[in-house]
Amino acid sequence: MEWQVNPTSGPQATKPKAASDYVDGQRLWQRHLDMARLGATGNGGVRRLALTAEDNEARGLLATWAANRNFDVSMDAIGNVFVRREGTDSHAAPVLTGSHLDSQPTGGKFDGTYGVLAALEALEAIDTAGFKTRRPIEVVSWTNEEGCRFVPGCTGSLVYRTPADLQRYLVIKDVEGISLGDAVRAAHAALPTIRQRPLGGPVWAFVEAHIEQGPELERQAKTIGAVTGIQGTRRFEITVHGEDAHAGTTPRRARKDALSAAVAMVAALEQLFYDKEDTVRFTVGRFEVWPNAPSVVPGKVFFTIDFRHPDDAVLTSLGDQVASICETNRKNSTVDVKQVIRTPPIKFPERIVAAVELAAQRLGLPTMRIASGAAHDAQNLFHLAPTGMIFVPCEKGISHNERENAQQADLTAGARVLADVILDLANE
Ligand code: HGY
Ligand code: MN
Ligand code: MN
Repeated sequence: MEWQVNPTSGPQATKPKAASDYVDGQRLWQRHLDMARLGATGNGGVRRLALTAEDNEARGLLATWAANRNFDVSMDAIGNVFVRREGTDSHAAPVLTGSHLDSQPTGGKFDGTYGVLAALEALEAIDTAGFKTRRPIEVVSWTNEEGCRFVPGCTGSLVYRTPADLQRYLVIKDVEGISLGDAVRAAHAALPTIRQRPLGGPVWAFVEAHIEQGPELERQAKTIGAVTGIQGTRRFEITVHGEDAHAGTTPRRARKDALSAAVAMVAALEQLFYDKEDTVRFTVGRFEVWPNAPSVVPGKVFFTIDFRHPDDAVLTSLGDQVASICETNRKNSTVDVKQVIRTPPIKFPERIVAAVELAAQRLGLPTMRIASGAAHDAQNLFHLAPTGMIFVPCEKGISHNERENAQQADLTAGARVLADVILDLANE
């Protein structure tokens, strides 16, 4: 007679520990609080514009935590910071994971920062577990993802993708006339102990953890978003040239009122970009008037258009009308229209999306597939290697706002998924 061993009563085979078992949620949370002190605003947010003193302090704090684990820390010619854990084959293309530490002017504690700290936490978990990986793993903090001090954003990952473009970006200036090149040199000077490293390099795969910055995961009570792709973006800068004039003495017929023309342009553009499905994302985020004095007819207006959509054909059909609409509404002024960003929509490879989904399901985490409305450095790494993203919820989807908030448990869950995904990738 064959004894039927009842699997529940036999010797409990101890399930081998996974990298996710070694993720320390409390350490991850505390590091968010420590990082949030750098550039802290009075309203609970952060102001850590790219390559400012606060942003460089954040690079330094990341480097300190990494050095405490004897990970190799380096910084390249555009200011990207790398934290490397060697693999058994040091020549193998590394797995990269990370995001950005710079923020919007009134940013939150989690946008970008979470992706860098979750990546460091995942690396530490793998290290604590003593897992050897064939491939090196590199945590990356990309320079100037937000693109508010220096335009365009995602500069660090753009240059990593195309090192030959470095000089083109180093000459970009901020509103004070400081060049990106000078700011990067200042960052290296502020962090002399961080080894300099050559630009670019091979990538086996890239996975970025990020808060969703939208309400879907929270609304659907999901902990993990397996991100399927990123919608496309077209960004324009519009400058309207009129003529300063006296507000009291200049008749309407003699005015070249740049503000009146700019307001007409924005009204017409709002009509162009209105869609009842509410899929189009149209934003006038910057609007500056000169001389901005109550008794002077404005002689100049500068404003930006940020237009996003998941369908490249719509990005083309609507975006290509911007210049003519501005020209039609210029009244007695003249207008310059400059497109400064055009990134097509991308779809992440199924093998990475499925790897994220499977890792989350193995951990018993409620998971859904979701597209990204926000832009990320992953859109550049996508052109170098198989790329994907892991989203976790943020409160009410609020982001690019000092009230941005997230739960420790969700941040921990995302880091656990990330640890298991990058460990598998690093052993391919
Ligand atoms: O604008 C974006 O989507 C990114 O958050 N910087
Ligand atoms: Mn971000
Ligand atoms: Mn952002």
